[in-house]
Amino acid sequence: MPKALISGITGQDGSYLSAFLLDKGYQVHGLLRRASTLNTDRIDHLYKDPHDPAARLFLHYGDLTDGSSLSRILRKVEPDEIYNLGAQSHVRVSFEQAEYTADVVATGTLRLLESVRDYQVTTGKRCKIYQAGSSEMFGAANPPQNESTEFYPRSPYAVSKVAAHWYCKNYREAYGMFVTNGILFNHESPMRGETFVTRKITRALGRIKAGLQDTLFLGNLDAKRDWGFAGDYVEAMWMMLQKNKPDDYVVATGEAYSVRDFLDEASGVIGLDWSKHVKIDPRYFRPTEVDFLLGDSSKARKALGWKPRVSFKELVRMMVEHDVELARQERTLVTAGHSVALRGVANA
Ligand code: NAP
Ligand code: G4F
Repeated sequence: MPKALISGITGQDGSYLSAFLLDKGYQVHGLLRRASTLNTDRIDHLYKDPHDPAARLFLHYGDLTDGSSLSRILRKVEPDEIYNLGAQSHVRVSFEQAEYTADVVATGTLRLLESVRDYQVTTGKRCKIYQAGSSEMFGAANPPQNESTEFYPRSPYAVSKVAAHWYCKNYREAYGMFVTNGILFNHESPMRGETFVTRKITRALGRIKAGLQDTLFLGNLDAKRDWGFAGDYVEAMWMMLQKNKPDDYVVATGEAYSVRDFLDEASGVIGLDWSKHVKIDPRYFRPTEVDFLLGDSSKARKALGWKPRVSFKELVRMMVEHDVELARQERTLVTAGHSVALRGVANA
């Protein structure tokens, strides 16, 4: 049974990737950050008690800021494949927590590479590494962006991802390690964190429809993104590690829409006029913005045989329908006298 180790298993991509790998017959191990509240909501449906002989998903306390935990988990798990998805992944927050973002995203990747290098030398075993790179690394570069486009990062998050990208390339060249950089454009789903713009919009629309909220505060509506479905993108990650040689691959749909387009499409699903509810709040603007991301993923399509299955329209509908149902359940709770968390998060 092949073994995979995932950092960031409790995130959006971690949950889709875990489900995908379990389905393929893998034993899946994940790094769990200690928190005072449980943070496993997205993978609870996949988890079985480790005493159950059928259990194939295992969690280990560890953190990308703690190199010794990485080394210990590697020796214990002996993975065939490692997916480095762990990150402080919010671009706006990275301006507020720049040092921490660099520590997790850039130095965290370096810690993982060093642990794997030591592990391989001392045990003689080999493992393949997937690095979760981002289209944010292209930043201000003109679209369409592909593997040959020069990086022009526009946030502490993006700079940190560029550093991680180059650490990975360097370890590939210096030590012959199998490290592949995926450069993924934005991908979304009903599991998306609620402070990213797509989910922030679909959550708010659901609540507006249910009478739980009236106003949605947003920032720049003109930014354009190449939005795909997370379920499709984790398949590309796996495909990259099935190749014989490590490389760099852009993963994208090849279509871009503005935040305004997303609002139009999403509110169209429930027949709502968003202009009556959306207000612009400058706190959601970024000190430096990325205006236009549009990916050219021809290399991945040709070399991996990957292509996206879910269209923009289908993605938006999937997210809106999910969040309308969630808000309906919240409405029931509120009517029964319970309170529900309306997560207004500063600057995100
Ligand atoms: P996400 O939902 O924000 O999940 C991030 C994951 O990283 C969570 O499991 C989080 O744990 C974990 N994490 C945070 N700090 C950590 C630390 N110090 N040590 C170990 N783990 C830590 O992100 P995502 O959307 O799934 O994205 C997955 C990866 O792809 C990230 O590296 C992201 O930067 C990158 N990426 C995402 C996109 C996209 O559009 N989604 C596009 C390109 C690249 P908690 O649950 O405990 O917070
Ligand atoms: O949804 P976002 O926060 O995603 P962003 O900044 O593109 O980053 C995401 O995708 C990257 C891949 O390119 C990942 F690497 C990264 O980890 C993350 O997953 O913002 C999208 C756009 C931005 O231009 C932002 O300024 O939406 C604009 N926006 C407008 N109003 C807003 C808001 N973004 C957020 N989060 N909140 C708003 O109220």
